[in-house]
This record gives sequence, structure tokens and C-alpha cells, in this order.
Amino acid sequence: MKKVLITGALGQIGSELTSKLRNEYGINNVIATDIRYIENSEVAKDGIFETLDVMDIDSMALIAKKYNVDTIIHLASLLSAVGEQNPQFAWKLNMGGLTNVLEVCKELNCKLFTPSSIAAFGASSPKDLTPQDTIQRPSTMYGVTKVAGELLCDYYFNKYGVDTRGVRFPGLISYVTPPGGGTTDYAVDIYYEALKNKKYDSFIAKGTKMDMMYMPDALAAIVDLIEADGSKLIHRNAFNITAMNFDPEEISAEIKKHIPDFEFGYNVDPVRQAIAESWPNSLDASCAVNEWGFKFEYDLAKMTKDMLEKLKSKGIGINN
Ligand code: VAH
Repeated sequence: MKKVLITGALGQIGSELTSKLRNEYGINNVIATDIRYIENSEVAKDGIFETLDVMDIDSMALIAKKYNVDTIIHLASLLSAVGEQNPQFAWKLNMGGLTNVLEVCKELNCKLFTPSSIAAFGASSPKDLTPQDTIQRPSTMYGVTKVAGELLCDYYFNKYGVDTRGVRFPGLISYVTPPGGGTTDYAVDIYYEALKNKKYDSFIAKGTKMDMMYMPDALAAIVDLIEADGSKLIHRNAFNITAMNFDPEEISAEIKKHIPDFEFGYNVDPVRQAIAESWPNSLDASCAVNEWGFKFEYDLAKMTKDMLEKLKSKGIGINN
């Protein structure tokens, strides 16, 4: 990867990935794009930024040609819970955007990374150590677009030779940009609320285990897979990856080690609880380890320590 275009660069993954890639590949080799323009954001002001609606293939092709990119990282997408509020738009954006990106990559001979998710599995998938290759019948529109996206990316690789690669992300936890509209977001909200109010009521129920990953490990996985030797990849779209899995009780207990008077309770959201229950309890990530050396650094204890430290350094919890 020498010159990369990122879609959805102002999102939870994109905002941190953009600064990481600018540091590692050079400011002039990263073209951050998003449908929004947030003037004072690091993404918009610390390097090349273009507004781009991924539904507009002509503009996408124009920007990709203008900067002569060789790789596209396509992140623009609606997540699970928000997708259930407007499933028709979720399909239109998630699939329309991906189809446009695939066509541009085919025309310009670009490599493509786009993430799938544990949401690509459903209630009939094996729940524990969910295999790389198994039944995938998700019950959310987000999940349907992730399975369809995996198949479409494999199709473009097999039919047209487009170098497509992806991972099935677990819930991602970060301190930079709050996530928007996900089911796993309780595991982000809890850190903010523990610092601000020393109290949090989880919208996910006791005992609901989900796979999770700290953002630094997610960003490293994106770069490692993009840079991996394609001839060694048996799978491509998309690899199971995970770093930890826990339920609300476990993450709240870890936070209490740092904030002993933290009060934890439940206010379960039936919509997001039903989504969470349809997803795996844990993933088998052995194919990612064997085919491109996937590894992670943060477990729940190490992530919790870092999240609380970083949020405090952002001023979270001091009377706000
Ligand atoms: C969501 N955070 O909750 C996303 C993710 C595995 C979940 O895809 O929708």
C-alpha cells in the first residue's frame, strides 16, 4: 500500500485509522473522505480531506484518479442498531457504497479492504468458537449486508481479480470517536459514564457474552491484512478476528478495580439485546493467525486501564 483512500474517515474506525496511516505512510499518501465535513477535526485539518458520498461513483472515481491511489479502505456503513431503524436505507448505503467501491477498484486496479462483522453470523451459527466457515443467516439488515458484502468481495476477486480482503470485526472499543448506532457500544458508553457519573445501566443484559477488541488492535489488523502476501491467503472475505470476549458483569468488575464506588445496573434495550443474542459468544480466529499472522495486544484488563487513562486525559469525568 502506497497511496490510500479511506471512506467514512470521520467514523469510529476511520478517525483513528486516518491518523495512524498518516503517521506510517506519510500525510500526502492518505486521502481521507467522508460525506460530512467537520472543520476542527484532526481528520479534516491534519492532511488531505475530500468530502465524498460513497453513493456517488463518479466522484469516488474522480478522487481516486486525482490522487492515483492504489488502495481503498471502505468503512462508510450503517451499523446494526441504527440499520434496524431504517433497513431499506441500510441496504442501499451498505451495498450501494460497496458496489461502487468494487467497480472503482476494478477500473483502477486498486486493492480493497472493507470490514465485515460478527454480525454476519446469526442464531443458527455455532455460538462458541464460531468457525471461519459455517452457516451465516443473520437476522439484522446490517448482518445481511455484511454477508452479501463478503460474497460480493469474493466474487470480484474470483471474477475480475480485484484484490479484496476483509475481517469480521468484533465490537470495537475506542476513546477517540464515540461509535454510532452499534449493539456493542454499551462497552464504550460504560467507560464514559463510569468516569462522568460513576454509574451506568447497561442496555445489554447480564450474561450476554460478545467478542470485543480494543481499537489499536483493530487498526493493526487492518494494516497487517492489507500488507499480507496475497498468495498465502486461503480466505479473503472475511477473516474471523477477536481479542477478548466478555459480558457486562465482567467489564463492570474490571472498571470497579479502578473506580471502586462505580454503580452498575441494567436497563435492557430489547432491540439491541435481541441482536446481541443472535451473535456468537466467541469466534475461532485460527485462520487469520495461520494465513496472515493476526495477533492482538490488549485484553480486558489492559484495555480498561488504558481507556480510563486516555479518557481522563481528554477531560472526561472532570465535572462533565
Ligand atoms: C455494531 N459495533 O454493534 C458494531 C459491530 C460487532 C458489532 O459490527 O453494530
